[in-house]
Amino acid sequence: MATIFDRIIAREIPADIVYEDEHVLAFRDINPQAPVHVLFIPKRPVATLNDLGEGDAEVVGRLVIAAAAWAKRAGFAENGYRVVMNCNHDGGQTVFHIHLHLLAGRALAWPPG
Ligand code: IU
Repeated sequence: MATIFDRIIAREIPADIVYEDEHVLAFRDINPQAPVHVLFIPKRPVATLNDLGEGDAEVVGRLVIAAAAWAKRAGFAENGYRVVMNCNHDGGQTVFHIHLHLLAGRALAWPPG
């Protein structure tokens, strides 16, 4: 099922895009939970982590590598940051197109709420 993230990929609705390549789009979260909160999404829609198979290693790998490279360029490599993917209700997932949250710019508590 199409989600709002498909409409962001298609430029049907605006987003503050910070990175794009052939496979990945990254934009600032509209409800940031840290001074820097960016979502990295695959252009190919996958609803939840439950829908990933062996053949999707590249999809997920590209998200992580794109996020880490962006964090380094943005100057967060040394202080550090967090990446997280939420799955379904208990994980706090609200948009059913997988995405990697990149949170940076403050010391983050652990465990999360
Ligand atoms: P979640 O892991 O599915 O809960 O994350 C979805 C995120 O998408 C959440 O942090 C929202 O603030 C964010 N978001 C957005 O950036 N732009 C939107 O149009 C919508 C949600 I809807």
